[in-house]
Amino acid sequence: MTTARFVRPLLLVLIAFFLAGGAIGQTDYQPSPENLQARREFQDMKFGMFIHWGVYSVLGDGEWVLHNRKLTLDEYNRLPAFFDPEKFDAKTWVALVKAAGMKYITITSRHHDGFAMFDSKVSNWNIVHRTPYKKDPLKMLADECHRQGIKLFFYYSQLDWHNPDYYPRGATNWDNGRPDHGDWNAYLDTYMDGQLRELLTNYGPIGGIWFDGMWDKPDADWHLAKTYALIHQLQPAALIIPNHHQKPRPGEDVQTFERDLPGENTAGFNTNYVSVQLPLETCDTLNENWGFNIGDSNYKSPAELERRLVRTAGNNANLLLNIGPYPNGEIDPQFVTRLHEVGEWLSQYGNSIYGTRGGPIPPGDWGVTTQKADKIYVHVLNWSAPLLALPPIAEKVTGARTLGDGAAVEFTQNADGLILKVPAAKKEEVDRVVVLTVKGN
Ligand code: JFZ
Repeated sequence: MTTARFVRPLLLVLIAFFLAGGAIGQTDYQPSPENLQARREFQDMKFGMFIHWGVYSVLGDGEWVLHNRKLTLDEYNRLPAFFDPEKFDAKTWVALVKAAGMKYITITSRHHDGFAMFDSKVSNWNIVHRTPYKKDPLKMLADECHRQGIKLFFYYSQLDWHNPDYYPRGATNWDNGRPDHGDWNAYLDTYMDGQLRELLTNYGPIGGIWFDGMWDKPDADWHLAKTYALIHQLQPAALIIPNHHQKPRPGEDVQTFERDLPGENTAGFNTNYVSVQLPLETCDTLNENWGFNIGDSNYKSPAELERRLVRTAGNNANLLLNIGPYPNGEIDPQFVTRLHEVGEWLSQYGNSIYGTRGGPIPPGDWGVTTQKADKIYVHVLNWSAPLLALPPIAEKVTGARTLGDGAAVEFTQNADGLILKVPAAKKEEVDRVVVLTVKGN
């Protein structure tokens, strides 16, 4: 039989694929009811704050400074002594998140420099042991988030430029003084899983873990099945969000994109594959850096940020918007004023964003749609003509009004589509929202 010639090798490939479960994820993963609920709540939140903050912030040159300047570890090891965020105040940070209309925080528990910004017993390369500050800011932040009803996620870098057991080293390797040997299994099973156990045990209920850095060693066995199972066992509702830019693997709960809308790849490293099952997220920077960079004044305007959020929601995803606080714990006033403006805008337009899913009409240059219950929100972002013709939708439109003043909007619906007579754009308007009330049929 000719088909057997194809089927047999295919079966072998499939068997090998499942046997390699350690590399590919939690193969028999069935998300728990708590996890599925957490995914829905995640989708409802729509807007979060990404925070890159570490000892690198002292140098004001981004979170990659150790690598970019090709520093040795002897040099970088001097840095924690200068990190003393005496102005850090968890209340102020969480209040800013709320004022911005954000619902969650994802903060670097450790970045590629491997430096734990929390009280870790696994290694003394951490903030409590090495800095004059001596305290655990993630604990203070977690407590404050719980008090104020904000979800907290931990960014965790799997890539490590500091630990000798991160060996063999990956694509970002340079000679920084580490020995040419190390115990990869110990790095993953003892060091990394040990720290993850701490993060999932000592900070109350957390939103999840945002992984980054696997792209440094794409072909390595990262013991994902074991790590993912550990997380889900410790906190079933914690979401695993991997920034590996590949098709989601079993055990992962959210698909995240970096600096691109789902399915787009202007950044050059994202996948075109968009999961239809998992919640989606995309992250971006408020200026052009993740960690504090003193030379970066290229802030996005509130209008740009609002439009970005609308387009993201219309693409059925969350926006995780980054700021890099100063090493003293303060947040750049340029970030603060912009975030306040976005928050004010959201207090008027939030109904068309929070709790919605991507709408029935494909996003276009003209704008996007979102939907919630019996409402479809038509977000007109780039359209100057009085009539907007949209493709057909399954439901019958029973009414159309503008969001805000509630003025009636004329419309015609037939088999060819839906035509809206959109009100003229106001000067400097960010988004014109027409709310359609629909009846399923
Ligand atoms: C990663 C980090 O390296 C960066 O510092 C920041 O934390 C960001 C949110 O995530 O960015 C990446 C991810 C992937 C690649 C490069 C940078 N890549 O595939 O080359």
